[in-house]
Amino acid sequence: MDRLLTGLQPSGCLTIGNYSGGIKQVINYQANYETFLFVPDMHATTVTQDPDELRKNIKSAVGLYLACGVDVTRPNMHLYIQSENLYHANLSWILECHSYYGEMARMHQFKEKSKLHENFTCGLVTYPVLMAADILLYDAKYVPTGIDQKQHVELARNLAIRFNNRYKDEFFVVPEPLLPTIGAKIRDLQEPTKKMSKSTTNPKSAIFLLDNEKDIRKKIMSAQTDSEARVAFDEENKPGVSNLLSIYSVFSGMSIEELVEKFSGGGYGDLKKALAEVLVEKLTAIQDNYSKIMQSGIIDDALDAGRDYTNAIAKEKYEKVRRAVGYGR
Ligand code: AQP
Repeated sequence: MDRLLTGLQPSGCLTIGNYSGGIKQVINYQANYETFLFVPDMHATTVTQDPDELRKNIKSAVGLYLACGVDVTRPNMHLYIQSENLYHANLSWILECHSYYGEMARMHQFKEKSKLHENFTCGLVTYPVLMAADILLYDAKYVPTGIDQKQHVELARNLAIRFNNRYKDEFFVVPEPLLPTIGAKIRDLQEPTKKMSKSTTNPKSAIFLLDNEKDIRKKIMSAQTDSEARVAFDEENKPGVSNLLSIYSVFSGMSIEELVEKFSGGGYGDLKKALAEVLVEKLTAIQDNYSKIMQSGIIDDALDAGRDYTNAIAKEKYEKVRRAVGYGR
């Protein structure tokens, strides 16, 4: 079985964007790949986190993966926490010494996030290298992702090729990003030119997987659209409405064409009401599962098994790489 790997940083409650670019893809692919699904808690600390809140978000993220349908009873599913495996940071250091400041400073996400902080951390600059280490440690061939992280997977590809060439062996598998056809960039509900983010400062701009029914309806009904009142999919000229159609498609399984036909006779109000209904139904079901999962012992059992399994694989890879660069005796 080829390997597939992804992680969602616990920097807040996961959003429907994270579901679309990350979790939903894992669920769709989990029967066909050996899947490495982890919680990148070390990525979350590139910006300041409250430690208690972070620990709560880690467990909550795992609860949500499972509640959405990630199946940890499959022997080919490995669920783990990044910081419980020291090889991620160790390999990251080696890869940092094979990366260039210029390529880090060109990363779109770094450029955007660094603008938000007067005094941003070195971790914010180098975290794509840690992400490369996350991927390369396990020889993952595929990395499900939204558009925003595609550039980081490309960096992982470049680093794998660079390292293999420099040390003249196939140390790393060169990974490929896997983007969903619809929903690779779920947009901010209030500023639809931007992507939806869990760390937004405006809670109206994102729908969180744990939002209650009232908030879901309110946020969808107040989503920014345009003055044309014509339901059509045109991401450049009608980003707000196109976003609502994408979200609808992701959560209903209907195609964009079917949705445009269904709503073309009405205004945006009908589309919004129907979309709110779909989201309430789907997210309520996820939340019911979530409550049961959070009270069970399943999370710790799965994380213990995943930690042990992935540490063994990572150790072997790291030792090989460490020897190649000449570290130690
Ligand atoms: N809006 C989005 N649409 C589609 N996919 C998205 N992803 C994130 N936002 C969207 C995908 O979700 C996965 C996990 O991402 P992450 O949590 O590790 O980091 P992120 O991309 O930085 O996500 P956020 O929500 O924007 O987090 P913050 O606010 O902390 O930076 C990835 O596959 C990502 O592409």
